[in-house]
Amino acid sequence: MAILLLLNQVDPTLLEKHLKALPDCPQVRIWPNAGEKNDIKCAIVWKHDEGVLNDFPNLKLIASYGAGVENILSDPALPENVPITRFVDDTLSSQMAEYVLAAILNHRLHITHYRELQAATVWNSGEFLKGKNVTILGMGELGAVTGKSLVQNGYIVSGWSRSQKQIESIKSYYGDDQLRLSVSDADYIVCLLPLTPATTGILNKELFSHAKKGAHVINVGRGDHLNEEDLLDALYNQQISSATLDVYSTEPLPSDHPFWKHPKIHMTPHIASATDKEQVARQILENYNRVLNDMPLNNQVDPEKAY
Ligand code: NDP
Ligand code: OXD
Repeated sequence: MAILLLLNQVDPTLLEKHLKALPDCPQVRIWPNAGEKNDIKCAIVWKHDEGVLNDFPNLKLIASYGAGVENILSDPALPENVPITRFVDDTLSSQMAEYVLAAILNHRLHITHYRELQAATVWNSGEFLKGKNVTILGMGELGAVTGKSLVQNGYIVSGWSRSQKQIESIKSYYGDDQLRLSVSDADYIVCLLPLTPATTGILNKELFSHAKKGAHVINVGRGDHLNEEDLLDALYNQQISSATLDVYSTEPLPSDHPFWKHPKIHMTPHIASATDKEQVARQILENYNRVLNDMPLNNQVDPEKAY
């Protein structure tokens, strides 16, 4: 029996080390050195090559290395009836909450602007921006923790999700009908949705037209949530004042992409919240043992909902 690591854009060696340090860990193999295919019971995947998961006839578990699973579910040759799990972790959630708070503070307090003034030896003080209304699209594991942290920091927070939420001090909007309303009063629109057919391109011209003029957009979900042309237009006509982007349709972002040099876009390279390799190793080994013993899995993905 063996676990196979199929990780693109992630160095598999540290995860291998953490897995092997755990008691009762089976053999760990690293793609493309899968060895005897019949041995593979569990595949840990991140941006795997399409079709490859079909090569393992005894596969019992597909475990996502990260929280998002769109790359797994979009594989047209995904083996049927193999459960999929994803990474859910307190540290992942609290890092995301910190990132979003930092993005808002950077904007409200003009931190980047003062750095530029410093570089130009210019003393020119201004006031903090006043707006403190934040709407979070996606109130799941990351959105809920981010929202609570913003409330603790004095922000007026609302969230939008599929189902209604009861979270203290956070107004809940839900369902397609309430999407426009959810952004209408927001100074900050934060996208923390999973990428699914229903949420692809959700940050678009139509939504921006219902936002408060001058709102700041923070996209930490996936690049394909954002219609890039619509953002550039909305920045140009000042419907959206500025944006903080951590995720992009193409990663790494091509060097000639207009976002790089845009004065109203603050970019980070998909670092808002990173998987802790020790934790993910523990969680996956736990689920591996559960699947072999016909026990319910932790953090299982619902393929119907696509997240
Ligand atoms: P969850 O699955 O826990 O939460 C998803 C939320 O989105 C839920 O509240 C869900 O509603 C809501 N939702 C999904 N589809 C719709 C829809 N059609 N309409 C309205 N609401 C919808 O996900 P996580 O919080 O764990 O992660 C969210 C995403 O964050 C990941 O999928 C990933 O893409 C991204 N991410 C980015 C990272 C980064 O570094 N930039 C790091 C980690 C994750 P309901 O609760 O009603 O089901
Ligand atoms: C994730 C990510 O989905 O890092 O975990 O983007």
